[in-house]
Amino acid sequence: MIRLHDHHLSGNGHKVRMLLSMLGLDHEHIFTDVPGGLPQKDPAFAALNPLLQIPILEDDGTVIWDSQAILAYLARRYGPDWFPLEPKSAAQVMQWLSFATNEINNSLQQARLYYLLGEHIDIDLMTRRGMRVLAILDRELVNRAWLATDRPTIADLACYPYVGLSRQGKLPLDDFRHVIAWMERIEALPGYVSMPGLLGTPPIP
Ligand SMILES: N[C@@H](CCC(=O)N[C@@H](CS)C(=O)NCC(=O)O)C(=O)O
Repeated sequence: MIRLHDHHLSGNGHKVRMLLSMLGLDHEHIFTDVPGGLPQKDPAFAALNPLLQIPILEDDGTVIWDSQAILAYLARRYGPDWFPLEPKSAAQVMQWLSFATNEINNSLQQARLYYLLGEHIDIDLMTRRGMRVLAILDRELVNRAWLATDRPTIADLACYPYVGLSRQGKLPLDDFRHVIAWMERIEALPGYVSMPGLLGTPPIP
C-alpha cells in the first residue's frame, strides 16, 4: 500500500496528490501537522525524512522525500509516459523540475509563506522574482501546450501548484494569459484534483 505523509495546504504535497489521482493509485493519506511542529516531536517521522518535511511517500518499504523525487518515482514505476526517458525529453523534464525547486520555490512559494504564515522573508525580493517567474512561464507557453514535451509530464505537475496558489502571495495571474490557459489544460486532465487556495476555490484566510 502506498502511504503519503502530507498536509492539505501543502503545494508540494499537491503535486503528488495530483499524480496519484491521475494514475488511479490507491493510497493512504497521513495528515502531518507541519505548522504544529509534529515532525520535530515524532522520532518515527525524523527516521523517514532527515529534513523533517512533507511530502514523504512510502511504497512497499521504499521511502522517498522531496516532491520532485516522488513524482519521478511514481511516474517511472506506475506511469512512464509522465517521465519519458529519451534523452532530450528527460532533460527537458528535469529542467522544469529544477525550475520548480529553485525559481518557483524561491519566489512564489516564499511569498505565499510570508502572507499565510508570517515567515520572515524579503517580500519585495520574492515579489520581483515571482513576477519574473510568471513572465518566463508565460513566454514559454505562448507556442506550447505543455512545459517539457508535447504531452503533459511531471514537469507540468511540479510547476503547477505554487503558480496556481500565487494569489496567496499577492501575485495575481491576470496578466499571464498563457499561464492561465496552461493551468486550465492541467485542470481538464482526467483525475485532476484541486486544493484550497487554487483559482476556483474559496480564498482561505
Ligand atoms: N524540496 C521539498 C520541500 C518540501 C517542503 O518545503 N515542505 C514543507 C511543506 S510544503 C515543509 O514540510 N516544511 C516544514 C519545514 O521545512 O520545517 C519538496 O519539494 O518536497
